[in-house]
Amino acid sequence: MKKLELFYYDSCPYCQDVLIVLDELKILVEMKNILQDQSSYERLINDTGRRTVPCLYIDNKPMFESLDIIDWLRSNTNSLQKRS
Ligand SMILES: N[C@@H](CCC(=O)N[C@@H](CS)C(=O)NCC(=O)O)C(=O)O
Repeated sequence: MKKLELFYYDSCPYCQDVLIVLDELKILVEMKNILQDQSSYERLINDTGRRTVPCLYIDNKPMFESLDIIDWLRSNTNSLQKRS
């Protein structure tokens, strides 16, 4: 199973688009709110040189762009861990 982590914050509309799809598909993701969690903010900057959200880490590999993230989630949903 791939490990998914979503770097986001609530007031970001692109993040909300991703969150809607995560809810719809019931995919299990570790949530990293970069405005509430300084270590997640620093990890995103250190890994990518950017502070842009949403960013989905797939087994520690960052993917930017909400539309790319949504496409990837829809394409891979069958092999992803679901919320219980
Ligand atoms: N095209 C991007 C836009 C993402 C974007 O603009 N995110 C804003 C928050 S709503 C952001 O992180 N801005 C800060 C930055 O890019 O440094 C997407 O669809 O994911």
